Amino acid sequence: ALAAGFVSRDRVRTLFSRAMSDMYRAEVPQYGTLMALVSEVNAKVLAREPGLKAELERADELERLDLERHGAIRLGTAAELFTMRRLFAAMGMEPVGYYDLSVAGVPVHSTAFRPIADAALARNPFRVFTSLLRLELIEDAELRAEAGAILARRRIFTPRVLELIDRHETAGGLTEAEAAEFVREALETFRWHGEATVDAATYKRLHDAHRLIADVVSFKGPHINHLTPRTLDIDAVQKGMPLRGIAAKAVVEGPPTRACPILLRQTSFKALEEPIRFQGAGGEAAGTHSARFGEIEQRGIALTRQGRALYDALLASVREIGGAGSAEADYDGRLAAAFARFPDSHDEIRRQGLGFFRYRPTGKPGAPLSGPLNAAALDRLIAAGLVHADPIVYEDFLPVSAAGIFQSNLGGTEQRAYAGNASRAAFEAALGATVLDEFALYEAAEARSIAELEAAFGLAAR
Ligand code: OOG
Ligand code: NI
Repeated sequence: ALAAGFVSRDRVRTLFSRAMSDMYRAEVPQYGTLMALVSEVNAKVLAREPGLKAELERADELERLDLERHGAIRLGTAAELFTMRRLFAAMGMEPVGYYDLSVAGVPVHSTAFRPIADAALARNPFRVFTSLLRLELIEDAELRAEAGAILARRRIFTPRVLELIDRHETAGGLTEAEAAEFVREALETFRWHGEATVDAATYKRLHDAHRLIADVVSFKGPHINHLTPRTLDIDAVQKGMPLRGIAAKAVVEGPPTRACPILLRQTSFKALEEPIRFQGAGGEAAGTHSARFGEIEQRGIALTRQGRALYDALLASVREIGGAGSAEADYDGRLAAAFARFPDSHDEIRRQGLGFFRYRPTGKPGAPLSGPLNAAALDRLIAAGLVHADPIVYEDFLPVSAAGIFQSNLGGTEQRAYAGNASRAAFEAALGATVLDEFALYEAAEARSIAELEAAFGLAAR
């Protein structure tokens, strides 16, 4: 709850995501080109599907359709992650999910900071995929110690934003003026720095250990490495990118094209080679670094544990995590063939318990039962046209897809795999909190809608 005089955290998040978008478009012009393509594709889809347009209008989605849905950063130390959690809390974003990417050859583990309340998600679902470098996975002990020492010296937050984070925690909110200042100061942490904090030789040693290690360790802060708008037709954007001179990633990550989208589909353009300057004088002071890219996402229904298990099994049957599988011949065709086993109508997905739904009364009169609303009763009410089931949108990420995005943007050649060992406890210790369970959040959203339905029909609580 928010005391009088404070602005809502949803508003702070919206101010922040807008400021990030403006900054990123100014810094990465190709991202602006991608945004223009996405907005053109979305407009075309809306023109050819008036039903969809009306639905989005009803859901208040139309106006912010082309706006960013997520971004990503990579942090270097436990202390940075701890403070980042407190910073995102001021924008109503909480850590959901634990993603171990070491099995895919990326020495990080991650969470996604995002809003969790239905109303907050509806206002602005902006999330930040946040990774923490796992220095313990660097084999060379000397390099590991050096990287640790470099990271220990840097300060990624401005003194003023630290004060405002404290202020948010002790006062329980931020005033309008404080919120504006908070966003301005927070933005500094995510800004690009063309000047490395290390000399060219150190950069090279870090880079040789892993490109991602150089990206995290060599700079003053965790520059935002991509932003991601939402599209209504990701296949059209994927095809459109090369036509605009944008180097698209080879394949779309996630499930194939379907009538009923499930989970999350993503694609990106390859990270740009950007000029940087190293510490130290001489001819070797200038170099390049690639980290920043642009991505597009299309979201579908959130799957239950059972639905997710089926998704994971079907995906695994066509590609291996961390492998080059996705670049193989006719990947799209094999993916589509494998997913023929996943029901492709909301009704079937619901009946088989594969997806989460929000139930609402249609307004048609009558309440033809008296007992609690169990699954059979819900089926009857739906069949009788008294209740409608709306799919709940998936708000999280997919580890295999994330690994594919990472790899494509790290040059795609690195295929080393770290001994797969998830380390959730260490991640949560650094975070200073436990990560929320995504399935529990969707279950709760579905259960809330059923409880509201029972109340609307005057039925006994279960
Ligand atoms: C994050 C890559 C993962 C996604 O959307 O799955 C990601 C990164 O490159 O830091 O953003
Ligand atoms: Ni992303």
